[in-house]
Amino acid sequence: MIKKIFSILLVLFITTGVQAESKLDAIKKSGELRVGTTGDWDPMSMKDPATNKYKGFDIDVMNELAKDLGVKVKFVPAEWKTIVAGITANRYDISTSVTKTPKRAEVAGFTATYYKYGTVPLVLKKNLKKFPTWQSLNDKKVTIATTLGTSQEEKAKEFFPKSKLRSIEAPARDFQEVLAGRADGNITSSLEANKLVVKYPQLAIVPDGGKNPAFLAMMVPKGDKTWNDYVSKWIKRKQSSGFFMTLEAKYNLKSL
Ligand code: KH2
Repeated sequence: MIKKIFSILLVLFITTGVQAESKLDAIKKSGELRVGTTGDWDPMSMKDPATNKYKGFDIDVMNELAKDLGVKVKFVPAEWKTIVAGITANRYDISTSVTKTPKRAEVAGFTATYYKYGTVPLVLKKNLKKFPTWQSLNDKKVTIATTLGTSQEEKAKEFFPKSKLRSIEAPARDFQEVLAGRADGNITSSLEANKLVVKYPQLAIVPDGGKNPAFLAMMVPKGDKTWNDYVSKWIKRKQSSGFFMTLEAKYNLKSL
């Protein structure tokens, strides 16, 4: 009897004590780093439809990470609405940058942050008098558009609890709803907003300078501490070596 209990305990000890292999070992063994990316986020991850090749700030980051790991990089197409699911379903080992949000953190791990940006609303320039502040957009007569599956979709609920919220599925975009007059405003990253107001002079940013900083990080599987520590330490090293600063200059990114 005692022997039997002992052997059961031993089996339990062995099975629970065996750690799942870290992605770090798996990547080195396979010689390939699989990176999930949407290819629609200027200037972070952009897919050139003519060549099907990816370029951008995060693409440079991932090429450098793979180089330092001594492996090849493989970009796996992802979508905003399923980018987190791609991590949990092991479709890729890591994602290009996403905004850290509590909802995403429930199921995915975040590496160290390497970029900070602001969130801003966009409205039609001709409506700027009607919507001079964020608070003026928090009204039950106001419709706010965001892109499905993004951090902005989560933020809109927090910023504009009274407004009507509309989630638009990519490749269609929230700001197009504003341009078409189907929404009064949309919220997006300051990165994108600054580019959009140049491309579409009908749009304007609702001022409230630097409100609500958002933090960018890569997503890795939750619970894989070895892999997360490796990438996070790599980020810190590359920050002190000036690698990220050089990239910010190359892509004309202004950190908050
Ligand atoms: S986030 C990225 O991690 N954005 O904040 C959002 O969810 C990126 C604003 C879809 C490209 C298309 C730009 C939304």
